[in-house]
Amino acid sequence: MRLLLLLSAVGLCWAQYDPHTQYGRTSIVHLFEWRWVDIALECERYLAPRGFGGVQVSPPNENIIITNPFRPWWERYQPISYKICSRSGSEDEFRNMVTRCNNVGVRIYVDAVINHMCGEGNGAGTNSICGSYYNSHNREFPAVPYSGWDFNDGKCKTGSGGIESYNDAAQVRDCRLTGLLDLALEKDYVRTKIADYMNHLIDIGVAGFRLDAAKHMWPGDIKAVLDKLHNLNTKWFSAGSRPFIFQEVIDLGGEAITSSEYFGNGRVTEFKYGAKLGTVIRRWNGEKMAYLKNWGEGWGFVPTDRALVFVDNHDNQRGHGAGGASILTFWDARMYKMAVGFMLAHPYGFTRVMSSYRWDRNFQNGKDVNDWIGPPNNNGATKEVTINPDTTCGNGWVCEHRWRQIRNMVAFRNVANGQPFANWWDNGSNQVAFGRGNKAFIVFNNDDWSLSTTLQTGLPAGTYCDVISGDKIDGYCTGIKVYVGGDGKAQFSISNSAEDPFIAIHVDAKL
Ligand code: QV4
Ligand code: CA
Repeated sequence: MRLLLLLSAVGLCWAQYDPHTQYGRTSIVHLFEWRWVDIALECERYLAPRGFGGVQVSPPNENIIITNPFRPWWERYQPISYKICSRSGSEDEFRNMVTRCNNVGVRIYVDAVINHMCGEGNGAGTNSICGSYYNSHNREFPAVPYSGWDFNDGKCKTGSGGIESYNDAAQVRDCRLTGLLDLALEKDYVRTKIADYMNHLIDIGVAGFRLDAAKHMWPGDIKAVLDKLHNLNTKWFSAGSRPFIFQEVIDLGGEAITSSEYFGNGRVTEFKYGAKLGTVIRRWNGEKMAYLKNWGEGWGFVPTDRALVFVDNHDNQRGHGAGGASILTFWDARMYKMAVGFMLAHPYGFTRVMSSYRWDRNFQNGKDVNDWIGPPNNNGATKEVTINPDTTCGNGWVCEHRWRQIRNMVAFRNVANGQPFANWWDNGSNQVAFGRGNKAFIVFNNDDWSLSTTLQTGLPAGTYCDVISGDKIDGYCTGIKVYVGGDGKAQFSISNSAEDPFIAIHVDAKL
């Protein structure tokens, strides 16, 4: 009996770090700004068959409508109420999506904007997605309801009422982040309103939450909200399952607040990951791939079981948030595929793939003045995600998650699940290789000369299809073949001018 109790305790304490993906599915995809109807379709037609574990969706709650600039993506980070009503669709459409995705084993994670409401200086009115009234001057949001008492203004000690220094933990939490009306999460009333919103989503069937701007909330206040949350819906999750929590805490070092303060609540976003990997793949500051031998905690990142990792996110792919110029995005396609490939092959962290839309970038003095542009739309109404005959997306959606190299590396990570990092090799420069136990192996050439060498793969003998240059279809390799001998060794040749200068093989792509 005591053993059972112990096991159940261990199970529970692991829970908020556990994404509750179906067994063997090891990544999620951020379908940024997608409509609920399109996500439901994508779960059934693509994400489930291709082994994706879940989807991070854009904030589903009612937000302010910004018309200048015209309908920026970031209007969805200015809540007006917790009604499930947004540019992505209605509550019915949201429910339908969660049900259909769960029914095919693809989980839904909600981007919860709970630190604040809309920006100050937005006047008063009903210019909101569902027409709820708000008054940003006296901080009234009757559709929740919140009144002036439910905001931090009395607590903030800065003259402006806004965050003026990130070296003072108190103002980072108690003052306004870029003018956003800051909720008083030490009040049980506010905690309860937020928990009611999150419980509504949990009862619908979501598996967890991204906590937006978590750095701007006291860890203890977040915990108080999480303690009010229901267990996950037993229609799809085992009894006692706790919501998966990943907190947006940007910690590149050098600030008063560190991400470790938030470990007790759940995982944290590790922003150092994308910033460093971009620098290495771009070969800036003398960085080289050979240095990736101790990637992970060795580079000063948070513990692997507390990390949510990604190459880019919706902020830093357009110069918002953190990571700077080194961040690789779909705009840098060749290097981006290498970075995402490396992330998905390496065992560190829980991985999130970004899926974006194109916008008309316009750099002036090094800054994209069009960084605000929202999703593809017809006069504000988000366009549907169309699928082309070649399986790419139309209507301006990038669908990185559907790029062969990326979708196949999502499968690679699933095959390698639980397998140790093994058989590291490097040439002292930018040619590296490593395996995952006896299941998978990957080789990169990021030097300005070709790679040609024989490597120990750790894999069983046989002929393998490279899943970067092609697929294994009906017993054939449409791309490069790799021959592994009885000694586990294989010869690899990668030209530095190859379309994708990396090769990846695994036992599910073996002839
Ligand atoms: C402006 C002025 C303020 C002024 C205010 C008056 O800057 O000084 O007081 O007007 O109303 C938008 C505008 C911004 C405007 C603000 C409030 O860009 O100019 O302030 O609205 O009106 C996104 C965007 C922001 C956007 C915000 C709200 O990135 O530009 O602000 O949505 O619409 C830090 C945090 C981190 C945060 C990151 C961006 O530690 O948590 O900054 N990341 C998350 C989300 C991000 C979102 C927010 C937080 C806020 O990932 O997308 O910001 O919810 O690093
Ligand atoms: Ca705050």
